[in-house]
Amino acid sequence: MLYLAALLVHCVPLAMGQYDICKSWVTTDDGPSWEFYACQPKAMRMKDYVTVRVDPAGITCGDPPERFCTHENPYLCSDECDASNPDLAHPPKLMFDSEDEGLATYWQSVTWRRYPEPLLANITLSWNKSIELTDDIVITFEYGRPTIMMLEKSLDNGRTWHPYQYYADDCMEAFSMPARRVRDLSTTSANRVLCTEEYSRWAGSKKEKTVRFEVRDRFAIFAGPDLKNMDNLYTRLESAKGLKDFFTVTDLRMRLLRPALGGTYVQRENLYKYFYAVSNIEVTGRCKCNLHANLCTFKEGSLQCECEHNTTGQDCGKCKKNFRSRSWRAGSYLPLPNGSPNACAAAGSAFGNCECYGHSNRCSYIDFLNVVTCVSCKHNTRGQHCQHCRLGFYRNSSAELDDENVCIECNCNQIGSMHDRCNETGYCECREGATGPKCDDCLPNYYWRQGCFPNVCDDELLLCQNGGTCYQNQRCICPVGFKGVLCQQSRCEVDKKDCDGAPGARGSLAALALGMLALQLPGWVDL
Ligand SMILES: *[C@@H]1O[C@H](CO)[C@@H](O)[C@H](O)[C@H]1NC(C)=O
Ligand SMILES: *[C@@H]1O[C@H](CO)[C@@H](O)[C@H](O)[C@H]1NC(C)=O
Ligand SMILES: *[C@@H]1O[C@H](CO)[C@@H](O)[C@H](O)[C@H]1NC(C)=O
Ligand SMILES: *[C@@H]1O[C@H](CO)[C@@H](O)[C@H](O)[C@H]1NC(C)=O
Ligand SMILES: *[C@@H]1O[C@H](CO)[C@@H](O)[C@H](O)[C@H]1NC(C)=O
Ligand SMILES: [Ca+2]
Repeated sequence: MLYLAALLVHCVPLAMGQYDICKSWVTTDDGPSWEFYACQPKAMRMKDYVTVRVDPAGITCGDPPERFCTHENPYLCSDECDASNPDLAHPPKLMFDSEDEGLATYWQSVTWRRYPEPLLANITLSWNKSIELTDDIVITFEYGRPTIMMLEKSLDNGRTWHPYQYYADDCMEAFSMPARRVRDLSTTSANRVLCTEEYSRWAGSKKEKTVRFEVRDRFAIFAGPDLKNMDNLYTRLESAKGLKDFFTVTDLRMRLLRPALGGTYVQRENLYKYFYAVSNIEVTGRCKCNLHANLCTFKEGSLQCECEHNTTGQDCGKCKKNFRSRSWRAGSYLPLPNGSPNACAAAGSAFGNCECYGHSNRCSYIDFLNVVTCVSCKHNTRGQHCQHCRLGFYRNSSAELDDENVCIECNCNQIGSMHDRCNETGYCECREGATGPKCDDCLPNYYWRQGCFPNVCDDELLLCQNGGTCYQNQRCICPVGFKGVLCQQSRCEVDKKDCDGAPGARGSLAALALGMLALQLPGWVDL
């Protein structure tokens, strides 16, 4: 821990010192003014701002109180965990307190009394803010490190999770992955997710207590072992988006999958020595402010960037209102030494009064109309200020004019609608018989078949007659001897050849024949 603290106070601010300020007062030929730089907040101890959740319910020891022992003293099971006694309780918050000299405070799980059912626990850390890791994540286990565990991360406040690193005493057995070391990674594989055996082997529970996620070793691939060549790292982070995202998290989750065994086998007769105990989780990082802030403050329970450069949002991820004449961009570390701010610009600062709501960063003067107009509006917008939606799109009422999602595609059904345009609420104009916002449904008494057509038959008004059945409202299937749209015509009346031989007898014979048919064919019995 000492090592980490030193790193925090000295190395990080020194290495990144040139980004401590966002602006300086300079004098130019036009008089004094502010000069703006890219900037970012200092790295912080992120455990001070975290919310923690431990799963499943009932995994924390002490409710009901229970005894446990240690691998060093497996038959002296006199230690007790009791949630109702502050001196004997081990709640999750003890993973984030400051340790007094020598005396570790820790969260502890129940013991593995349900063996062989696995002893599983999830520890989830949430910041409700994007954070860029600047140093190793260090998890300290009292009484031995897990023999199998996994680190996961989320970039979207816990909606989706991704593996970050696998840890096992035998990677092949636990995860079917070969064991690798971060130190062996190369520039092209610096963001590889791997399985390591370095932090899971048994070495006595007092000796090896920490499990690391090695951020520094990965940085060192670009910046050299002492992280001296930070420019090179920044260049890489800037050009390779995947790399930057790799070190960015909103949440972390430790999935503890098997506790320390203290040997090769689980001793079934003494399961009280198997459990998890975590005394500290150190996460060092800075708020992600897209190089538009040098301060990040804890307000109303969440970290927030104090945005400069006329940007706004939790991560300074967009331009302030009225500063949207060009698209938002993250600040840039480059060119050095101070980085370009890529500040948001006020409407009117570039070209007369041409606001393009961030959908274009180019304006052009049209001589004969004497107007300035936005060029090549993006995001399906159009118009002098990119303030309208292109044909075939409509305005998203829950989005502001400068939102990328401001125009929604009409998506009119090609067959059911007159054209691909829609009104302001997304309704398309339907052809006869079609209905629904997108014209992909039919009105009552119409059926869909490459468009809507009026019903030929139905079960109410347009009944098939003489025992015919209505097929999908499209046509009547007529029994032998009848035809016509609704089977209303007897074939005899139309074509005498259809009738049976002798004149006079034909009516009764036909009826007889039909009657027999009806008996044979189910469905026609109500003839
Ligand atoms: C831990 O989290 C993972 C998802 O990240 C989930 O699949 C698993 O069921 C959780 N385990 C427990 C014990 O809650
Ligand atoms: C997360 O942060 C946002 C922005 O600061 C805030 O509005 C929201 O209430 C926070 N959510 C939680 C669960 O703290
Ligand atoms: C932000 O807007 C203010 C007010 O127009 C202006 O004084 C300031 O220079 C702008 N900042 C940047 C970085 O452009
Ligand atoms: C409308 O805009 C909001 C805000 O940007 C966005 O969340 C939503 O997805 C948009 N709706 C559609 C249908 O694109
Ligand atoms: C769009 O069309 C639908 C259906 O014709 C109608 O209900 C709605 O009021 C129209 N919306 C506008 C803004 O005209
Ligand atoms: Ca502690």
